[in-house]
Amino acid sequence: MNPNGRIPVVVNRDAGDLAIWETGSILRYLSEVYDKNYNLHFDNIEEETEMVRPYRFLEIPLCINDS
Ligand SMILES: N[C@@H](CCC(=O)N[C@@H](CS)C(=O)NCC(=O)O)C(=O)O
Repeated sequence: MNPNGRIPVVVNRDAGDLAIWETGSILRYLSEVYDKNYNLHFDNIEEETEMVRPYRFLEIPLCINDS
């Protein structure tokens, strides 16, 4: 399901078996599809981008430790 052969992977059976991988991508997908009241993500792309930005840099050391 994941071309990188890693977990996590989410398969949405209600969306034609759509497979989503990469933690950030999964979280964003679940938020946008299921968090209709914006409890877990922003209704405003600028605010969301500002919140997510530091976590992109946080992923770098996490990947290094995984190797
Ligand atoms: N950047 C990926 C990292 C995925 C990843 O490295 N997953 C590890 C577990 S935390 C894995 O699948 N390891 C098994 C392997 O490398 O064979 C993400 O955020 O989902």
